[in-house]
Amino acid sequence: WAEPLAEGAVILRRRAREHAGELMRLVEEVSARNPFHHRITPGGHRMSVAMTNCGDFGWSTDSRGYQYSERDNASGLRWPAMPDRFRQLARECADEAGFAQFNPDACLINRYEPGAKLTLHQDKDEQDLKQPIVSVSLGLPAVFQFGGFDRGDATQRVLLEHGDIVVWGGPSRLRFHGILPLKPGIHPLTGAFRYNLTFRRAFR
Ligand code: MD5
Ligand code: FE
Repeated sequence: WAEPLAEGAVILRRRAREHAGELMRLVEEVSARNPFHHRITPGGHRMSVAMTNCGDFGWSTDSRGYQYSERDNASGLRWPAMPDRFRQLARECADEAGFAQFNPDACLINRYEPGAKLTLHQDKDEQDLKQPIVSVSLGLPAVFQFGGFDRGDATQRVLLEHGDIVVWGGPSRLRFHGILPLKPGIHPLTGAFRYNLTFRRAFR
């Protein structure tokens, strides 16, 4: 069922559940070609979240900053292609939330282990901020922090569970957000991890 979270943000609870097995198989295929990697931030910190990407562009961070690029700067190789099933699901969900013709060119895949977190940030490295971001949560649940337009604004906590999809568009596209440290657990499909796929349009 679709639940509005804020203007432009819609949670499609459990929407990916029936596809979860297939999505995880595709995540394994992508990560066999481009392994999950704890990137180093420009400030020199190792991220607790491990990442890989698929699609024409991938998001990564290194000493030069945060950026989308056609190649993984760690390996020098192009990112694996975005599976059709990924693109199709992202487009369907964007449609359901009222964003027609979403055509992602990047899919960032985050893998959370116990204790892994994402501190409050905004996603604004994409060229056209009118395009939504579609995020798919798989495996262990996590507490999502949904803030305002300034870092210091109050945050709401939202539990994101296995199969939940959120479409972040309109004014909610630029809210500060983060993930609290993952609690340890075992999920039947993903084991000790939480995965999050974010579909993005990096370039016009
Ligand atoms: C996650 N990932 O659960 C989240 C889901 C990231 C990231 O934040 O940058 O990899 S995406 C949540 C999101 C995206 C765009 C806008 C907003 C939230 N928002 O305005 O709250 O791993
Ligand atoms: Fe984000």
